[in-house]
Amino acid sequence: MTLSTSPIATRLEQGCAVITANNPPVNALGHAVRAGLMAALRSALADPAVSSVVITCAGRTFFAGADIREFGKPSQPPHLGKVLDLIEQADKPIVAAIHGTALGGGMELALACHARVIEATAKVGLPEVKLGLIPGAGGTQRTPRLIGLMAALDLVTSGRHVGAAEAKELGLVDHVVAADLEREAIDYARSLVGKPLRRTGELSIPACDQAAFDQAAMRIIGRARGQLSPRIAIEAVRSSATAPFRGGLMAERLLFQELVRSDQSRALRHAFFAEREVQRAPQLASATPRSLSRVGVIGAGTMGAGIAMALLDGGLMVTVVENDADAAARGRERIDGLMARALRSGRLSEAGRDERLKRLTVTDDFHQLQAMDLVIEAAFEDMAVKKEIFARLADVTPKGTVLATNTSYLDINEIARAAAGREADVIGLHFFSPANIMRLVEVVGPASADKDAVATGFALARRLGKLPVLCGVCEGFVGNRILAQWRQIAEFALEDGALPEEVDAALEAYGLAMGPFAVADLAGLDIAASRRRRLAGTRNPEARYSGAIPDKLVELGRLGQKTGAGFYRYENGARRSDPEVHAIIRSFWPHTGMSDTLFDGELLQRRIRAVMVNEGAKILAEGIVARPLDIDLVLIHGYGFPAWRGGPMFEADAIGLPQILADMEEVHARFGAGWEPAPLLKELARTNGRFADLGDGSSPS
Ligand code: 3H9
Repeated sequence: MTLSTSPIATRLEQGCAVITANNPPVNALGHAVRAGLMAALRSALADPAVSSVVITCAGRTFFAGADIREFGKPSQPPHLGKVLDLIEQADKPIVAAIHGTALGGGMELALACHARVIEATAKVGLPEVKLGLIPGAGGTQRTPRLIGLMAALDLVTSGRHVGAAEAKELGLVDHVVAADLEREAIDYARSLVGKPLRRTGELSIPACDQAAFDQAAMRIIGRARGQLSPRIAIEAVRSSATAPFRGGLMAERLLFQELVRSDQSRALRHAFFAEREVQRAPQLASATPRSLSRVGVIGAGTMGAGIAMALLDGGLMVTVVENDADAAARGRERIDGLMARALRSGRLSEAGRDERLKRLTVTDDFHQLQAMDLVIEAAFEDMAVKKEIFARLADVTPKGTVLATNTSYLDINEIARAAAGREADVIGLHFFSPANIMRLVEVVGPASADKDAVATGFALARRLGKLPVLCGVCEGFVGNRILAQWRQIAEFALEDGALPEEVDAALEAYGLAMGPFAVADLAGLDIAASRRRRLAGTRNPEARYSGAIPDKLVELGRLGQKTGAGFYRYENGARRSDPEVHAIIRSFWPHTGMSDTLFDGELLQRRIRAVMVNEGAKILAEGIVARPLDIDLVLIHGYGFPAWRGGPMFEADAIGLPQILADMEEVHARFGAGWEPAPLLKELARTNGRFADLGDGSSPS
């Protein structure tokens, strides 16, 4: 007997051919699936014993889309569009039975069916835009015919997942089932036999208010910044109303093919796979996470409260410890506030809040931490404070309790030494603010830490649905270390003839979510100033100092948004240019001999990119992270780096390292000591290498 290797199987039930795909893990519509579907459909449609068809999937989900791994390779027929044509034009009713997620090409397949039956917990969506694409198998043409142009525009340009109930309300699906999806889908298909078939492509598009469409399109373009795919998606959806169905399909296909080849889509596909790869840290392959159900948090300030909320969202028992009863009460209020906000935004139900509150204790009794599996210290960023806390933790908690610090800069080796006898349990868990929203967590493993302790922190971050990036100890870890470098280049630009608005605009045009001076105002200028003071003793005396202007602002009490003024001034939350700041900056220009030079935004972008990559190369060479993709994800998820550039290391490979090296040499020539090109960058540029070639997890040095 030979075993069938086709991922498609068909069985007949009461005249209904049930075609089931089985292509783990997510039933991607790769070549074998498309070919198998085509053959199974042809045979069912030709079989007189078959009067209706159900298409369904085995495993955890309906088709999650085209197989992204096939993009960029020569495409093999049958193309998905042809399979969907066969479905739509069939003279027997074909019903999609959806569970899990019907995404991208999977959703498009369902749209081509004559009806859609969906499990109540399932979701549908057209997320192609997040991969720098648009739907390429009729999604932009069929969706408006089912739900109208405005709703289609929202789905196609946001890529958001839509739950079954909303999908039904919109008209995307026909029937929601609570149980026994397949049975109900078969019954539904049989009920359509002999009736006129509803072919989506033949429906006319409901009338739409043109002005409202244009306004929505403008908003989408504004939000997309430099990203191409949302703009193209708007045009494709618009064309569904102006071109006949077949013409619209052809136009969509051409746009899709162009986007698949684009740098932006390549970059976003890199980010997609990197997000999955980063969760498999090669350094922890042989480590075993310890069991984890009770987690303590020290400090209930903004960071501690956000971390507590994230832990509660992750289903853990949480004990938050503050210094005294008053501080504990304020901490409790802060956490309640986060819950209230989550309720208002619809992220949390009242039942969800009540259940979380049962798992939360806020106390001033430090000894309650002795019952925890892991403790996260989120106290004030001061070495003396942290050392005292870790000495107490070493006393109070039993051996094996993982002791994590949320420091963003301080030396974790020194903090670990303060937990005398417990160095093996001390790790870093650097959350980003707001900790219950931001996905990035830098998991820091000092050399003294037990691998299992590090693996426990890593597993915790995964359990919270975060993106854990494993890194070693260094000043600022990955993200803040790179930020500290490029922020100096931005500060030099001020001394050399630019205004904060110009620098911020140039970097926002590059695609950063926010310019560095708007960010500095948000974070507080005192934070960076105290870091500059802390590092003053170790600064290279030959290196040019970049902090004179921000130091001056701090001296004037301009600490950023919290004082109503920093690099900008703030009126009712709105950011405004400030002539006072301009005057201060201008007063520096005669000293640098750069007065009123014409600001060159493109040059600044090249410098900033080169400096990021140069520091990334040092981080790789030191073995602080295992792979370039770790750096890319930190920058994308923690620092607003545009995902459509793929992260600085990916972009550097795409541009070519000789160009990046040339830009870094220009930076060195301009700013002098401290800005030398990294040996690894020089080596790779010389040998025509790429950072991606280092991605095997071993230190390249
Ligand atoms: C498209 O459809 C274009 C069409 O319009 C036109 C065509 C002509 N392909 O995320 P997970 C892998 S574009 C290949 O960890 P979860 C993933 O890499 C596509 N592989 O699971 C991982 O592999 P590994 C539009 C895929 O449960 C494994 O599956 N569709 C694909 O957290 C598990 O993934 C999308 O953009 C794929 N399409 O989430 C949907 N999808 O184990 C993309 C996943 O080796 N996918 N893999 O690391 C998702 O959003 C999530 O994977 C999903 C499951 C929600 C489905």
